[in-house]
Amino acid sequence: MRIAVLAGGVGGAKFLLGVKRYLGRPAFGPAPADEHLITAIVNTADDIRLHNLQICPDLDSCMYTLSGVSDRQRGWGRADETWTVSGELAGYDAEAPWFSLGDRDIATHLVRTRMLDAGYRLSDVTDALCRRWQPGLTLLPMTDDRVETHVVVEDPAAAPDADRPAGTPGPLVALHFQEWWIRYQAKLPALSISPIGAEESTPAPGVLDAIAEADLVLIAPSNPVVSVGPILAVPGIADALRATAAPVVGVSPIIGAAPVRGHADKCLEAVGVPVSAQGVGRHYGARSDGGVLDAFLIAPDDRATVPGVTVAGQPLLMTDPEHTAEMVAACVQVVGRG
Ligand code: GDP
Ligand code: FO1
Ligand code: CA
Repeated sequence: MRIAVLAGGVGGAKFLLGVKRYLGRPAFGPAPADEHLITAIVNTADDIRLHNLQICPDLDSCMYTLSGVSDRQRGWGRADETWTVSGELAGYDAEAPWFSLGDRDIATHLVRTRMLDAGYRLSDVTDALCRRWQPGLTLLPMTDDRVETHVVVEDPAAAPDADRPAGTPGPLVALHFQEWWIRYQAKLPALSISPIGAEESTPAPGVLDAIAEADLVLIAPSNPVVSVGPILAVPGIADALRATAAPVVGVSPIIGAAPVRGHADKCLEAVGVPVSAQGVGRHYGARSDGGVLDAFLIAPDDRATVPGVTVAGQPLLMTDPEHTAEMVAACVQVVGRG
């Protein structure tokens, strides 16, 4: 079976462990020579250049998690990490003290940045990094082009202006997504969230083919606004989802009225989408109606009506790969491919 998965970082990676399990693949290690093909199309709009290093959090969360070397608690970065370099950088008051880079992780960014600076594409670099880690599936960045999510907020550093009438906004500033997410913990109300550069980007090699040739396309329970949103904003990808002969099934990252983890609620509020499974399902919309979905999985206690989309209830907590594989089985079943 050929499965293409749109994925962000921590949630996407956990879901991909379940896809591997569903297809009978080992949790870690190289993909066996079987008839299956799993392609993960991963968000790169979280990427940031700091200390002259190119950091790709979602690609790395997938690469490390699928290889069994990620920190299980955090979900990002390496297990058994040390933080000597970050501590020393803080000693110099160097840029972005709110963004910690682990010593082991830094080696990945050094290799990636050197290859990018030598002219290799991000997709080539990702392939090269995966040769070491063997995530057991094909990891593709959504694009080789630079796309970065920026969040417009009232400038937290602006001097108070006693002349400004109450209720009128102060000066605005566009923050890199990571600054909004980590430094401000998504607590600054977002006036807009945009994947800057997406409009001019093109899908990375292999992305459109993976969607066109898939037997099933899955949208992981990743952040709909800042993980899946940027992937769909790369011109050609949403059209490929609408054109493929494969059914497209999404999984809700919202259970009840909250994300399982992280600040997806703040992201959804910023783009005017209700924080509910129904809100996310309607946001993606039906393939038959200009959206991207044929079917959508929601948690058993949730209710959702999404015009043109088959909605099915299924326990959606990815507590371990076995449970997650059951979610994948439900995706297959709901579109009658099981
Ligand atoms: P990030 O890029 O590291 O933020 O990770 P993703 O965008 O791939 O996934 C983040 C989303 O995963 C959050 O909105 C969570 O609600 C969702 N999530 C995390 N764990 C689970 C889970 O066990 N079940 C479901 N349904 N969603 C989850
Ligand atoms: N998340 C944090 O909350 N604090 C950090 O200092 C931090 C550093 C970091 C370094 C490399 C990396 O790949 C991810 C890192 N993350 C950190 C996670 C990441 O910022 C976000 O969780 C994702 O980008 C959101 O998808
Ligand atoms: Ca992300």
